[in-house]
Amino acid sequence: MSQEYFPHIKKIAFEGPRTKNPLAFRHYNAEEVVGQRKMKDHLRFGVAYWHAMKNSLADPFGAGTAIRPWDDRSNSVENACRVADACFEFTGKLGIEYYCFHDRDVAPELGGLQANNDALQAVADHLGGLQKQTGIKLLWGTACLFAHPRYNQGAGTSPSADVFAYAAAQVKKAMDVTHQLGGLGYTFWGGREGYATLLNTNMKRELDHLAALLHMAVDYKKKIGFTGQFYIEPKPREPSTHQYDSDAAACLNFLREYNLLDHFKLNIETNHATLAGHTVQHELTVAAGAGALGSIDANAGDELIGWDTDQFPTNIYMTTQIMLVLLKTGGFTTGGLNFDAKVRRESFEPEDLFHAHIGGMDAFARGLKIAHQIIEDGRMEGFVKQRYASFDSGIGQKIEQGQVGFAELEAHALGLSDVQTGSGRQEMLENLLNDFIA
Ligand code: XLS
Ligand code: NI
Ligand code: NI
Repeated sequence: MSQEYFPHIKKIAFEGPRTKNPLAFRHYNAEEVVGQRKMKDHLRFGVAYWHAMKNSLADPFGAGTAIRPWDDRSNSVENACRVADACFEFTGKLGIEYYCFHDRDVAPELGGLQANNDALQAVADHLGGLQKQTGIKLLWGTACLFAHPRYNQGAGTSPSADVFAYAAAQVKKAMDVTHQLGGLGYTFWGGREGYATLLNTNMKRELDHLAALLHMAVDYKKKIGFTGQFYIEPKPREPSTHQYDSDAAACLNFLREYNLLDHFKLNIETNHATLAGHTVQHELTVAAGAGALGSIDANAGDELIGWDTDQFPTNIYMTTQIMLVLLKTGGFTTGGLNFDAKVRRESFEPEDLFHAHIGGMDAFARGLKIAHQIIEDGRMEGFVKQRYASFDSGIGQKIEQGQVGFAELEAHALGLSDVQTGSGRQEMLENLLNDFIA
């Protein structure tokens, strides 16, 4: 890393909320302790290689605008290594400790599988050196099973057995390099694992195939001794009309049905939650309920645009609610907050990448501090506990402990003169939340 790719930008420092310097943190203070952990250990930020380093900022109506002087867009290992150097300089200057990649972000797609594997191996060796030099770690790796035309009808769910085999081979190699780089996890986002029309689709067969691919991955994981966490990342649509991993509940059901639940957790992405008609806190809560909250792809959607806009998260109300769910589950173990987010097409200069990440980090730092205060304060949790108090003793306790059935409950209900519940107090609780955000 002799050459500097962001020469005009120094390491981003914490300067506190009153600073006028746009290239500084106002709230993210890595070493500051919140509760039991340092901020950096609560938040475990990750840079998403595909967006930060490789996204040209094209959209369906126009060509890419991104100015990325370190990337000549050639399909060479040499260029890939230069991009990696820039990525580690960038990540280090932000004080971010993790990154995530797809195989085809870090290395080029060349003539065939062997050439692709060789290129990926060469770049992985280079990445290993950069990790050693900088201490930056791989949060998770993955294989891109959706960009190449061969995957136009899916990978694990393609109607072609040869495509399935190619996908398996690609996952095998991506797992190898993730393992080599000490990756803490490996993510399966179902790219084009879904359908465009049921008129040509055998859904049951496709789901069986997807499960077979994942079982093979579990077997291979054992074989190579990879101990990282597997994640599934739910998303309801785009690029497919319907994606099989449509939301957290659908993923959990799929994993249970195919005996995979012990081997996977979920990687929940904000914008995917909203596309599924949920909030991100809903998806996180569903995952947490199943003991399967693994990692987060931190971004935000646009309420006025109906697709995966992958914007940087700046909404404190949302980051607070994410951190509330996360803190209540005890925080991350293998996972982190991977910024699966891209700058706008209009924000095409390298400096914009810094503003975007600084904003996301500060928004989560505030969310963390606010969520911690809400939990310490205890009123919110106390209200919820009280709301269910009728199940703590008496007939409620018997229901929870499975000691009564319909006959006993009928006898109980016949003896009631008046059946009441307390107010849900939604507005009071919303006001309470705002008290902490202010
Ligand atoms: C796309 C997904 C993708 C995954 C990794 O919408 O978010 O970026 O995170 O394949
Ligand atoms: Ni994602
Ligand atoms: Ni996404």
